[in-house]
Amino acid sequence: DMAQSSGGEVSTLSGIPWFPRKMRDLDAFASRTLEFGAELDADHPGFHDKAYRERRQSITENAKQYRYGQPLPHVTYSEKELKTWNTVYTELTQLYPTHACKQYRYIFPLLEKNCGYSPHQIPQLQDVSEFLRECTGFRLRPVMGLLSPRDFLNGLAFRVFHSTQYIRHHSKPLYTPEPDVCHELLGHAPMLADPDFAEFSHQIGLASLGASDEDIDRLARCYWFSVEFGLVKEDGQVKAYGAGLLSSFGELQYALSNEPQLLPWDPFVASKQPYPITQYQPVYFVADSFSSATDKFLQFAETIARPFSVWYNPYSQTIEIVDSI
Ligand code: HBI
Ligand code: FE
Repeated sequence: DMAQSSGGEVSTLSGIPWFPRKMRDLDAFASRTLEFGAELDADHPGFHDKAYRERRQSITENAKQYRYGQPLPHVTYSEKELKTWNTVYTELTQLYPTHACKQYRYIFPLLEKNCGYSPHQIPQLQDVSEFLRECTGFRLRPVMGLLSPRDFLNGLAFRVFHSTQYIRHHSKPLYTPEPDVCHELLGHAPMLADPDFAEFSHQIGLASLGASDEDIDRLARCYWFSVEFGLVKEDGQVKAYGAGLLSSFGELQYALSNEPQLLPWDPFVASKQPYPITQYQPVYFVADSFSSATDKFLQFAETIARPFSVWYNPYSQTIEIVDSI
């Protein structure tokens, strides 16, 4: 089906490639997840655990069936799952006072108060999503696993954050080769409640709509070195705002040690910087603030050639195309 495809195919006479134009169009992404979406790789810690795989299957099936407008699936987590969460939560919350940026430190207690964040409970996506909508208009949407970079970034244009709901395998509580509910709720969700960070994320999303495959690669690297592994200056110090750092006990400490190379946030550089996905990053980018990071990103986004421009209408939750040919 041409109209549902996500590559560079042209589906209209106007020469504009298909991309989601209304929030409901994101339903098309539900069944197209990459590698870990449905089946685990042989080196995944849960590969030999039949009960774990079945549990994952039942949670991801709900995400697959989810459609726009429905309440987000409720999951009753088991004792074993809660124990994994407890370990991750207890370790990470020790580092946040010294390592997380001030926006994160401001929002975290609000999540404890309003959304059930606690070492003894895994918050429900529905509760977190409602909270984020009141803060920044961002909402969560359940997803089976990794989406393509294009689909994932396109969601951000609608202020939709695709979120997994299963938890990592209990044998390795401080390690996961893929996003899980700990990464989404401890790494991403708190930052999405900050208006300037939300705007930054939204702009990366808008830039991705109908972009060429090469430009999607550039944008995915920008996303990686900011939303996932970004650092920010704060009163002469450097703090973490990237979700990959805020959800990793080891890398959060490493990133703020003197070992890695720190560069000023520059999307022209970050967009060309290759990255490892299974090791600590050799380089991190430091923003002055989220609003200046957005300004720099928008200068970069202007250099991305598209024969049209887009803006988001928040009232109708639709993308409007401004034909500039
Ligand atoms: N999919 N579910 C999910 N979560 C992510 O964080 C994610 C993704 N797909 C692609 C992706 N991240 C990265 O390639 C970004 O650089 C876009
Ligand atoms: Fe992530």
